[in-house]
Amino acid sequence: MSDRLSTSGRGLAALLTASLFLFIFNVYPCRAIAAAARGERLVDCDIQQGPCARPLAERVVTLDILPKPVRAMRDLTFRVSVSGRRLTSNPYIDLGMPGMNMGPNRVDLKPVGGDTYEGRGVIVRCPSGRRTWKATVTLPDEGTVEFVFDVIY
Ligand SMILES: [Cu+2]
Repeated sequence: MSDRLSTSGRGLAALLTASLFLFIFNVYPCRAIAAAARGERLVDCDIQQGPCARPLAERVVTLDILPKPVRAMRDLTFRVSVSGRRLTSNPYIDLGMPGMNMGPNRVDLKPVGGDTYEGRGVIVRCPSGRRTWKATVTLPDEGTVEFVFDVIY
């Protein structure tokens, strides 16, 4: 009886150890490596809290999305501010998901005064349930910056 107990105890301990091992040395790195292989980045912009800024050459590109909280399947205003000399053409935003083809979704931006541009768009609900989206802001002839953020479903 005590033998059986200690055997099942050892079995349980082995199972827990195996689970822990799988979690630490397999599952977590696998997901991270798979994400990296797909070109995914971790969320780097807390858009629910406020605007995010990225450097682009001599400029700073700032993105905000309104209203908050930022939800999928809602009319959203995308606001981009670009520091430095005036742009020669309007910036635009391509919306997508890291590592997943969600089809084209471009938001054209128009000047609204000062160094700020705005456009309207919709972030769709991903069938997979994932909530992480990426906004690629393009300044024509100058380059792009990316913002990775979570939306609310
Ligand atoms: Cu998706």
